[in-house]
Amino acid sequence: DADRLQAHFDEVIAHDRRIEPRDWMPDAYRKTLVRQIAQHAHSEIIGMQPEGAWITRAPSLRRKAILFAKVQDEAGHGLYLYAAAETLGVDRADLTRRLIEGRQKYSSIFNYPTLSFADVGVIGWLVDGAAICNQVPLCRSSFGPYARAMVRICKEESFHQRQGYELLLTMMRGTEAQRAMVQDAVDRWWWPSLMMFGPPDEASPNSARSMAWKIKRHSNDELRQRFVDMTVPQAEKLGVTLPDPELRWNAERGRYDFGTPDWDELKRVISGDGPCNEERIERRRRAHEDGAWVREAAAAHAAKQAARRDR
Ligand code: FAQ
Repeated sequence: DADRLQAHFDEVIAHDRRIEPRDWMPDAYRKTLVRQIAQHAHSEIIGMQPEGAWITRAPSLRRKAILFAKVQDEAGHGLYLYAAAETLGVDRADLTRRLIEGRQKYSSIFNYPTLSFADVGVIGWLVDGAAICNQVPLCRSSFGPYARAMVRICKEESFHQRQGYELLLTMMRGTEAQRAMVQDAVDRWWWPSLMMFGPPDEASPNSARSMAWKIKRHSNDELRQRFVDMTVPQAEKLGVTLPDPELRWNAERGRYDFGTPDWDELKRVISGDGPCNEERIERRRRAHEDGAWVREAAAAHAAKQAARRDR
């Protein structure tokens, strides 16, 4: 019988159909999905912090309203993703606990500080740009709830990317000091953005299996290359320099050649030793503890309602 279940699963994957929560799936497939979706959800929630730090300091009411809306969207993305993870039989409270205890990861990119308002624009342009490159193929991921969550998330991410680029275009039309702020932010965020795609293919232990299961559709290096190819013309239009002396068009490949990210830095940041890791987790822990009364009140309200219904 186990053979029959496995054969059915293999056939669904081979025919590019979807695995749904009630379908049989190999334990390792479930585990990989929980790992990736939880990490993705945690990234959205932790990712609210770097930009959220600028809400009270936005330079105009218009910029404040835009930033508020974006950070709120990120909370929404986190919630869809936790809901998708829960269809696999895990519990959101438990995932949050694992994050706070450092037993589950979140994206390396959110461990860097946001030093000026130009960082808000650059996060929209580069970080959301990288997120889109990575996530559009995930709309065709083999697990139904994850793929469907990605469709809506990607629509919102492209709006986020445009707002970042529009902010940077505005700053680049401003004063010399504003142009310098943009260039400084680009210099600091370029390499960490390339690291978002994960380690190089030969050092990516999960890729081969995740691609065979069609959870991931492309390798880390392929998506990184797509991101570079998409971004270089945008940088030219904006009038900023990407901080990579090896970056050049390769006519033979029809793609850009580029330098090697500092993989030791990625390792350090992933293992907890980035510029802001401690601050991010501490903030998340505090928010979770401060929210305890809300969760208790909601549970008490639900219990009262249930008791009323039963009467
Ligand atoms: N950071 O074998 P692989 C956003 C870990 S976008 C931290 O290659 P895999 C939007 C990896 O988990 C950001 N850890 O792994 C936003 C694994 O560790 P494990 C979130 C990383 O899974 C914008 C180990 O290294 N997006 O939030 C990173 O096949 C602005 C070995 O790596 C997603 O999560 C990293 N950069 O490929 C929000 C997208 N890279 O678990 C707010 C979905 C690797 O074995 C503001 N995820 N690791 O202990 C994915 O596509 C994949 O999971 C990859 C990694 C590509 C990230």
